[in-house]
Amino acid sequence: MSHVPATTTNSGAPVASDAHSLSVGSDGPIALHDHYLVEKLAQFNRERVPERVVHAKGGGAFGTFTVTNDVSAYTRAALFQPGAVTEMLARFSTVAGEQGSPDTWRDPRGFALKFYTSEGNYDLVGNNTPVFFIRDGIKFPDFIRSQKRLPGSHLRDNDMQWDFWTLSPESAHQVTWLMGDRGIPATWRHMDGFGSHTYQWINAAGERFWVKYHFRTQQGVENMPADVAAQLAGSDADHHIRDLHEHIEAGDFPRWTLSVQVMPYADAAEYRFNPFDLTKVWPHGDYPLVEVGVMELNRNPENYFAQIEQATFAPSNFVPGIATSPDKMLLARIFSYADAHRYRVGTNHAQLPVNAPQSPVHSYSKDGAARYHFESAATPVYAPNSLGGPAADPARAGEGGWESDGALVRSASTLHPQDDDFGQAGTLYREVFDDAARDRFLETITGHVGGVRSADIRERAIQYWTHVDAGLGAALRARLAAVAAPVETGEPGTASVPVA
Ligand code: HDE
Repeated sequence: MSHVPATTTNSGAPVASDAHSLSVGSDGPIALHDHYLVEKLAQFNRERVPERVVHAKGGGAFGTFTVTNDVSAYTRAALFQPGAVTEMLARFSTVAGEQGSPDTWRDPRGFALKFYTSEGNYDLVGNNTPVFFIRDGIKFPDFIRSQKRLPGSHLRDNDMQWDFWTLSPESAHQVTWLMGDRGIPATWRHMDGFGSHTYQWINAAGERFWVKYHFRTQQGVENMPADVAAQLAGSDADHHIRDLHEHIEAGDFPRWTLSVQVMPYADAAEYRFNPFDLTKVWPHGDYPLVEVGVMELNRNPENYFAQIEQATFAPSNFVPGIATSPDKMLLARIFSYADAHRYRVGTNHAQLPVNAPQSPVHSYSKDGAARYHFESAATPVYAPNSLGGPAADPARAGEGGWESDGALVRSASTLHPQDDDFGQAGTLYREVFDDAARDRFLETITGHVGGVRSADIRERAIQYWTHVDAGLGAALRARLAAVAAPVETGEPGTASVPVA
């Protein structure tokens, strides 16, 4: 007799069979009171929660963040104080593809982090790129739809992509990143991560700083050639999930060094690039990297659904000493994520073990579907109260604010002519890429723009790249002239036309 446990219903009672439903006679109708059959089928129908509307395909792991340098002059956040070691979770993802889509499509990668700090969860929900396609969150749904699928054929479409991009010239910097070598990382372990936005740090004396986060991979940056990525998209759609899982399983733990660029609060008003424009970087010569610590991923999830699919990262999860900035994209995200989680995972998503803080929770929120955590019966359910219930801390009022004098929220190029849509994209193309990278870049954009059917959108795309770099625009025009009209459109990087 084996010692396997008895199968039970969800309520713990032993069941008779997982092979035969209860029927009247051997081939008669099924009995409705076979509640185990009903439970099993009903549960199966409810196994999914809606996938993330973006970043649906991904994977992740747990780890630790260890402070290696004293940055207490800039922030009082407990997790960044000397000696602090903090448990954390990371989730990596592609943006546009659905949950079953290949890991190797050309796309930015999500780099979402949750730190279980002693002062509550701190979530830093970034990408593997320091910039983004747009600078105002009101464009985000339109942008994402242009990258996803046509409403009729359900195919992805180069015309939509280039139509949106060329009508939104602020996208040029990020599109240059995307079409460059880093548009397809070799693995998640071999890519850098960025907070992307400018955030605010506040030190113990209440002084404020603007910061940008950079997680530099200790594995070294490695990218994947487009032809290898295309092949893997067919043969191993989960290549990046597998790579991370296998390396952690083998004890080869990936690490990233976190550094920050720190801008004194007052510099923001006059800096040559709008520091709250998510399409811009701060050159390191202006604000050098200051080391903070090391993140190591060393524990695979035991259950993908419970710990990764239900993980809810939110840019609104700040801790004392860290706050938002006037970046309009960040401000929109501060609303959007918690809203998505309530819809996708449920009102009480923050109580699931993967999302629950490791510090005490004394919230006045109560009840709701699937409530698990509750206070003692003696704890009052309203505030203010005279019964010793939790009390808000007035000393925290105003932390993380800023003086909105107009200069901080300037639009591109109002103060400095170089703060335009194309300047930094051109710098990236001319000064960061080498000759070989520039050749591959031209090859990639020729393939993409070659997949556009509309002559008008094609011409706008040539103009777009001409604004980035006149030589690049001319080379693209010449290459496209040699390409036959496209027959069909495809995924980014897989235009169906031959590339001259
Ligand atoms: Fe997101 N984004 N996003 N995003 N994003 C989501 O959250 C959104 C943006 C990023 O592994 C969603 O739970 C808006 C920038 C990552 O779970 C959603 C705007 C950056 C992940 C959402 C942005 C990101 C998401 C999808 C414009 C990098 C995956 C469902 C204002 C700096 C996190 C969900 C994970 C996921 C909204 C722009 C990164 C809908 C409105 C910029 C890594 O809430």
